[in-house]
Amino acid sequence: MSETITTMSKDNVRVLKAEERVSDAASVAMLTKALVDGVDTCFARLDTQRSQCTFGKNGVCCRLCYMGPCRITAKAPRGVCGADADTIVARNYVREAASGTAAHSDHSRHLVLLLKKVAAGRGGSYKIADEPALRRAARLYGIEENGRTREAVALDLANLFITEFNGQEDPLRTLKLAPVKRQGVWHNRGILPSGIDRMVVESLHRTHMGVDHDYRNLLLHAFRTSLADGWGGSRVASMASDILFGTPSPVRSRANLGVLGEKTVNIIVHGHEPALSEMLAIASRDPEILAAAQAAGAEGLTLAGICCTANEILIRHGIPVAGNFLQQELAIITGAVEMLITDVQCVMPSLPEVAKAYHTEVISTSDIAKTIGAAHVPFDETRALENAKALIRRAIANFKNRDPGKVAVPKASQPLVAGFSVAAIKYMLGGTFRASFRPLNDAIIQGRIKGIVGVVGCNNPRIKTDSYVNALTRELIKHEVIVLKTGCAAIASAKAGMLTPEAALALAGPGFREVCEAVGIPPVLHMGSCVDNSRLLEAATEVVLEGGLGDDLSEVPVVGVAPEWMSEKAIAIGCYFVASGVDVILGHPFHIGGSENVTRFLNEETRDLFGASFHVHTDPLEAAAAIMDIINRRRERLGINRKAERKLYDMKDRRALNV
Ligand code: SF4
Ligand code: MSK
Repeated sequence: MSETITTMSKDNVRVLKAEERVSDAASVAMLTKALVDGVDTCFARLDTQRSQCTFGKNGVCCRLCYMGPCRITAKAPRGVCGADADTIVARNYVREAASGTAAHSDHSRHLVLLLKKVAAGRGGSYKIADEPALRRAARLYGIEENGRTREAVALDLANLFITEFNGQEDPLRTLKLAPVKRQGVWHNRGILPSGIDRMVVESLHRTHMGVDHDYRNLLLHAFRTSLADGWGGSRVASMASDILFGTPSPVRSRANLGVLGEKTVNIIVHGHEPALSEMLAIASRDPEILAAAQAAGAEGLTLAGICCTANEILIRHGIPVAGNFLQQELAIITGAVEMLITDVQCVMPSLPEVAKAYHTEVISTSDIAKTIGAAHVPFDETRALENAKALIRRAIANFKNRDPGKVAVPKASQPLVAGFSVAAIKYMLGGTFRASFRPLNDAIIQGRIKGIVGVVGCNNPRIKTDSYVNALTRELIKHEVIVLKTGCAAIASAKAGMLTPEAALALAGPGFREVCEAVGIPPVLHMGSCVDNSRLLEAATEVVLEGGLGDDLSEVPVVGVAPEWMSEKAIAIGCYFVASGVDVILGHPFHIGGSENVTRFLNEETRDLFGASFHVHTDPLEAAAAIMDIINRRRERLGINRKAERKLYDMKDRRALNV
């Protein structure tokens, strides 16, 4: 790479090499091409935004009423109304957590309404794909399922799920899926959430001018609202998706921009909601569609994904992943994408602008998520398969507009295994008849596996893409920690080749490597999309229920990490993890630095309330050390922190694992 190749913006603000911005070769190549093609990306725009607002960063800017906006400084310690830094920072934080909760939960609502339509026979091409998952879920909520049709059960379940959104006073029913002791903690702290919608509305009310001014009271509501996400909206979303589209089980696929075909029609789906992408996955295999692609002069059709829509169709269909969050613009820059179809969340409004330099059509499909410059094709669920086929045909028709001189698909993609739902993990550990977490608990107790770490979240151009996620993950594996992943962090590890069983041989510490080999799993388990962080809680709860590692999540050697996060959803996720008793490491801090009290509350006082807190570590190796410290302290408390007995698995052990 030439020294002069940079991500310099058009305004010549700053010079930085592509390799300093992104980690993988495909992204380096496309960032370099962006410069040649005269296309601005988020990396260049970050440069033009370089003096980012310090008031915003510290959370001390308030624009909640029109006596303001007010900014807190040493000379102006209160806004016009008298609000101090603690109140302003806490109010801003509550609003962020509420927005994250709303995003996950609105996604969930759409799936629940679709489930209800399917149950009522109005689901068009959708059906109940996983009846055992439906009946399992029904039993969890005490819905009678014996001797009843699946449609009748699904209708009851969908109606119950709807009350999780619009309930007014009773605590969410889904909270009952948490360990009993944890439910007691929430009760004692007064943060048992009721209806999800009500929690979000109350967040907006309490942060309106002149309502709640006590930073502690405000922050407790951030945790309460976020619990309505993790143990409500997100958990329901994962269950509804599994029922409608199938519970994920391990599938092989590939990740990175190299999955795009140089000579195929390329369609990328991007966003979060799986309803349309599921139909696109089905339609993309239709022989007529494939024939149409060939008739248009292409060698076939490639459907690939970006962000969590990618994760949804990866874990159920093995559809390849083109990239994670910061590769959405880079994918278009390959010059080989006929159509980029978006639904909701994490879609940059810049995409149509980037697409102007190429032939790519950007299509928005959700009426709540339009972008100027994108063609809007509303998605009609009752005609889903027809809609999906029409979009693919439109992409095929666009193939002739491709400019071969602008096509440069990087030859970079890595193999992966994904789709580790909790049911799949149980099956892998214990087989059909003894599906259980027992072997995992035993491995943790014996010290072959030291603990469990969930690494989740986004990319952020302020951090070299994927660098923190992957440095941390490597270190954790080396220290015999099993890593569970979702979202863009999972894609980061996929691109680095860590989602294969072979990675365990190369990277994992000795005891952990033996377990991975015996069970045949990668050291990093891809569990799904952002809403599937609920699966991480579900897995940790299974560990508690299995026994031997404490009776609450705050006792299990488990930690959550959001290394390169950028989204308000990450704030909600962080809060529901901490409120669940799971310590959370952040790769960079919240916008709360302007209030010592708020910072102390989130990073220290929550420990007394929930048995866990936030920690900020900007260096991945420092983070790994902090995580091992937390894990070891928890192991110590459990009395299992003795040195692992080194023992190679023999055939008898393997048979005992039933794999
Ligand atoms: Fe200023 Fe108070 Fe209005 Fe905020 S609510 S903008 S601090 S006057
Ligand atoms: S997509 S929220 S950038 S993980 Fe779920 Fe990735 Fe973060 Fe979006």
